[in-house]
Amino acid sequence: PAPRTVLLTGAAGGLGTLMRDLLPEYGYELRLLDVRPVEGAPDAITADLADRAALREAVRGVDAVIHLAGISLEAPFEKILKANIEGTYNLYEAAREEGVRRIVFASSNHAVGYTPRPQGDDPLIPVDTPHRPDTFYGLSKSFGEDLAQFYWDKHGLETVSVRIGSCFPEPTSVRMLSIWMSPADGARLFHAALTAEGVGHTVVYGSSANTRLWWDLSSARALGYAPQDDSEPYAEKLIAEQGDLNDPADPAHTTLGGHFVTDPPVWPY
Ligand code: NAI
Ligand code: 15L
Repeated sequence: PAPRTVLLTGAAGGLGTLMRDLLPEYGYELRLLDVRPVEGAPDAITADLADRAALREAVRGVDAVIHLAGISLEAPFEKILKANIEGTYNLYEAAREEGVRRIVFASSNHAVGYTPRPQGDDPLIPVDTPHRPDTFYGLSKSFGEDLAQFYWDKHGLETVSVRIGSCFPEPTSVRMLSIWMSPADGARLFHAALTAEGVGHTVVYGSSANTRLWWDLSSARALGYAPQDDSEPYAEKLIAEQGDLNDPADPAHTTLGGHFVTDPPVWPY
């Protein structure tokens, strides 16, 4: 049967807030969790990913989990270790113990951030390109993907790992023209990841059908994802404002991870 009750971790965050609005339209009943209070949701569970008892209770009875909680930018290794590495392990253990069948894991383009951007006629970046994390943050996403593979092979717990590009209401940089995922396409992709049959552990890139795409969306499409949006209408204005950022000597311009490679934004607390 198609999943109905879904635990959304990281519900107070940017993506969590967008998905709280959009996913109920697909018929999901969301249970919300975050370490911070979730605005407008008094029933949300306030818990840290370090709290295994709370996680176990939170996953009890849900059909699936969308795991967004964690540090979403660069931070000292000790913080990343606690929130993203141990935290994701704690969630998987809780899901295994409670018999949850599927997790949709918010991985990131920064798991493969040192991968060169395709130039000219180069092929798009495939999902099986080697992990090349660009930060401790990206390293935690590489770990999360490996953890997901292990829980599938060892315990039959399914995951779709979504290497999200940039999911915001609008693209705000030239780089984002290539990796933008509109919120509506994000909801389409999470819905496909929740409902496709027999995913085992599947890795997909998460973006709209952008004209300037750098990566191969075929594994996402194979789940039934049919993106409807393209960042191209924003291109002219962003390029006029920022230039086309094409200096072959600047890794921020030549790698998938962009400025995360050279000067990553830092988690504020
Ligand atoms: P965000 O930083 O706005 O939200 C993350 C949420 O996780 C926050 O509400 C925070 O309170 C919560 N959180 C952090 N540590 C926690 C802990 N120890 N226990 C419980 N909750 C905790 O990030 P955003 O943009 O909403 O991203 C959501 C997820 O998607 C993150 O895992 C991020 O790495 C991933 N992602 C997002 C992208 C995007 O474009 N928004 C791109 C690639 C990946
Ligand atoms: C990410 O992984 C971050 O969580 C998000 O805030 C964006 O910065 C995104 O990558 C990006 O690469 O633009």
